[in-house]
Amino acid sequence: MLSVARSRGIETAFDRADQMAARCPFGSAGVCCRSCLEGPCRIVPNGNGPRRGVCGSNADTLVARSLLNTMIQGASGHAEHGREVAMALLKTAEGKAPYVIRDVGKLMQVAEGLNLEIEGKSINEVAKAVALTALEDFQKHEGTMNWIEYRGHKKSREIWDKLGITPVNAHLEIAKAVTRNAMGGDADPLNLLLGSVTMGLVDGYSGLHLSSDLQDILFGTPKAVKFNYSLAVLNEKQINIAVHGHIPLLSEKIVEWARILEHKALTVGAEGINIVGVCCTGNELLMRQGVHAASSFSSQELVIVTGALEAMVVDIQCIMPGIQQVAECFHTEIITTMPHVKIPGATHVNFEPEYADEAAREIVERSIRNFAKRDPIKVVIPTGSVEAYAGFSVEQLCEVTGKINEKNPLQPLIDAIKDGTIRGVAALIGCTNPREPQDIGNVTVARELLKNNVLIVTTGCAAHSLAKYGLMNEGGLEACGDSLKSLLQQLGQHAGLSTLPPALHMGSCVDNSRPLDLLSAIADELNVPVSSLPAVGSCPETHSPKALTIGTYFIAHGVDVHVGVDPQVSGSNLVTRTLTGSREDKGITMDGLFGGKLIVESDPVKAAAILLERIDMKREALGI
Ligand code: MSK
Repeated sequence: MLSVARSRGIETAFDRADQMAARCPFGSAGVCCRSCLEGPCRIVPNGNGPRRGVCGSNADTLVARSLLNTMIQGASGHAEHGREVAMALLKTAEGKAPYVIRDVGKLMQVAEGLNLEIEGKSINEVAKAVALTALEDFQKHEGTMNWIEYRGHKKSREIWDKLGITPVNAHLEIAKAVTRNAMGGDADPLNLLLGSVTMGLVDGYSGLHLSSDLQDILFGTPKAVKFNYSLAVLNEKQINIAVHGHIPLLSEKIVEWARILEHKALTVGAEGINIVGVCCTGNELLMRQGVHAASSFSSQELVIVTGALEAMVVDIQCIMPGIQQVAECFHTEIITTMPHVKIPGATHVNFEPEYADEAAREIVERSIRNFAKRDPIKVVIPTGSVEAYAGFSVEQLCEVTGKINEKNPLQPLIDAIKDGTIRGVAALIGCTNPREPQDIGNVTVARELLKNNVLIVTTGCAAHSLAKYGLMNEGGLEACGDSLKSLLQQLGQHAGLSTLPPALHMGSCVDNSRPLDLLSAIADELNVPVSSLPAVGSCPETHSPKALTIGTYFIAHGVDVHVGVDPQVSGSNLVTRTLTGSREDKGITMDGLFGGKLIVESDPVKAAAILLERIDMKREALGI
């Protein structure tokens, strides 16, 4: 599709990445500062030129501040996602929004986990109490965030409390982080790095855990489901609508309205309405509805280049403004839906939970009308999509393993880890990045780990890569080491499948709560901290600040995290050493404080080797 785009003179992110070939060495090292009007200051930590900014900040301070800025961006995005879902749940419970609570069991489980009274209460009363407790995590001024009390692992909590970095409320912590990062604020690089860890926790608990829990309540906890992946999921004979972004509140309704209005599609000569997913809104819908996925982040513009897309509906995060320029070459209508995420030239259909039906209906009707404007000569849809299985929430996994051990569903996994059938667990997460050859890093790290019997769970755009390259169906078993392969086959039979797929798709970016829930439950069973487990995270094709914040949340629990793209901290030896150093190193390191560290390695084969070393080190320390 990239060649098709180029042959038609359509520019995409891949072309723009090439044009950016020479990158600013100051920005790359994290040593440029635009925090005040004394600057901008660019400093040269190890060469000729100024070694401090006008205010006296040195490279360590500038790099730590620049990293904290990135973390603020990541945490804010996910916190806002969590808040929006909490508001939707509240309005649903009050009868003001047209949603139903699809998973009452999960609602009761979350309410109990939050120590809320459920006896004698109606479903809506419990839902309202849960929503208000969630919203407190954006309001309270004392204590600890409710979702950390509920979901945070006790042994990790002890470390955070001791360091004084446990968040009180998401908005308060984000405001504090912005303040400490402003000119004349915090200049201590180590203190700033601890501020980054707080942002990781804000992201993890007000964003990831809170969103996953509330979305499961509203839309159902994911169960094993089959879907297809690749641009070939677009259908030439149907009205194609792509849903893109992260928050499934409107896209769930679009799926519903596409079914209701299917008959109208026939009146314009189409054979039906085909919803396809992009990025994490795509992940949300495929996990719960089996909606096919068209593209990850990098190639979002190429979905439009097929010429067969009537509308691309976007909500929040990871939306390239470039989609509008590409859409202008076709009949595709870009539809923004959130008042704080607009694109010049795009149509805006405003989303509010109360009017979700009206907005979804209007979007589907606009798409039906757009079908008549499609130019058949421009339609090029690649062939050959890949079948994949997804929907592996912790609940779904435990349902499968519970068929082996009903009393303790985690035991079969724990036994497999102990006896080496599973050498370790890796969460393959995060993005694709147009600067990188798409999918190669994600797939190579996964394959290297699988052949060494590491169980892979996956989320986000990395999951798209693994699906596309066949690691989420039976065929992918050839990538696994012998012991992992036979375990997956054994478990699959209990799930009514021929095998579990090599990579277990756990969902979207916010569903990075799920791997941590799994690890926390295993750690509890073994009575050890999460940091003792032979578990790692890897984000080979990082692009988004959110990916770095999610990584920081993993590190705060003592899970090593690999990134394959330069995190732009090389301008400070102190910052680099603190993030990437080992517990044996002199000085303060993340590994020493939390038991997990950052691993920066662009070569995916080398990265996998380092991750295996760290897994083995933790196995040895555990005596298994
Ligand atoms: S969409 S944050 S590119 S995973 Fe979640 Fe994909 Fe990364 Fe965006």
